[in-house]
This record gives sequence, C-alpha cells and structure tokens, in this order.
Amino acid sequence: MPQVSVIMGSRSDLDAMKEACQVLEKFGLDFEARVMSAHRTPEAVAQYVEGLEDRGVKAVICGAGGAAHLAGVVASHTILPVIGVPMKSTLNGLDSLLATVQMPRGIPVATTAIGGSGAYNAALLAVQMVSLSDPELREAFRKFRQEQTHKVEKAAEVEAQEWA
Ligand code: RP5
Repeated sequence: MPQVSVIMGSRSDLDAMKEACQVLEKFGLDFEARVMSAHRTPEAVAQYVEGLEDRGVKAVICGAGGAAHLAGVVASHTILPVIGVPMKSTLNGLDSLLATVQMPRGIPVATTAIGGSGAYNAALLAVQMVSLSDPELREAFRKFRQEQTHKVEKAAEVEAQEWA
C-alpha cells in the first residue's frame, strides 16, 4: 500500500522527479509514481486523487511545468497534504514556480524549489510528514540530518587544510 504518491504532468518531468523517487526509496517508503496532467487528462487526475486517502496515502508530491496547475488541481480533490515541485520550462521554471506557489486562499500547496533540488526536498518533506506517525522513520530522518551536517563539517575541514 503506497504511503506517498508522486504525480508528474509529463514523462518529460521524470528526469527531475526521479530525485524524489530516489529519496523515498532510500528511506524505504512505499510509493507509486504516475504521469497524468491537469490539462490533458483532467478526469484521470480527479479519479486517481480521490482514491488516494482510502488507499492509505499520507502525502502527494506533484511536479509540473509551464502553466503548472497540477498540484493545485490535485489539492482540490483531496484533503491530503500536497507538495508542488515547479519544473524547469521555457521560462526557466519561473512560470511553473508562480503557477504552483500562488494558490488562492483555502487550498494550500506546499511549494519547493524549481527542478531536481525541489523534487529531492519534496520527498524529504513527505518523509517528515509520514514520520509523524512512524517513530522508526523519524529516527532514520534524524540520522540522515546528522550525517548531512557531518558531511558538510568534514568538507569544511578539508578546505581549511588546503588553505594552510
Ligand atoms: C506540463 O507541461 C508538464 O508537467 C511538463 O513540465 C510541461 C511540458 O510537457 P511536455 O510537452 O514535455 O509533455 O504539463
């Protein structure tokens, strides 16, 4: 049973969105990834998203570019938390960012940075959400953060030695 759903507006989003899938895999979360579009397959989006809560999904990640309505439309069909990832586009992702982040009052979308880094962070946020009711996952996330800090500290040490 998936804990997280990853939806992208086009196959062309996969290069960036696979960063989200890799993070979810690393933390051992069950997830499913789907390509469906707010504009090209609106009915499929509604039908799929309306079934997610009953299937045990806890968070939804949506990547889309251009006039990126996917995350907002998904959020309108569920009360699950939705994380939007703006994809790079002909306008360098600024259009996607504004379309995703500027949700009108009442239907929130938690929006991350543009592209692969945003997809990576979206998955981390999803892990944090799921970990609220999963102490083991919470500890794994805590360890990840400590290791990340340690890596940066180590890199800083190397730089200092190089200046000597
Ligand atoms: C959006 O349009 C997709 O999310 C994608 O980022 C963008 C371009 O899609 P394709 O024309 O490459 O299918 O709906």
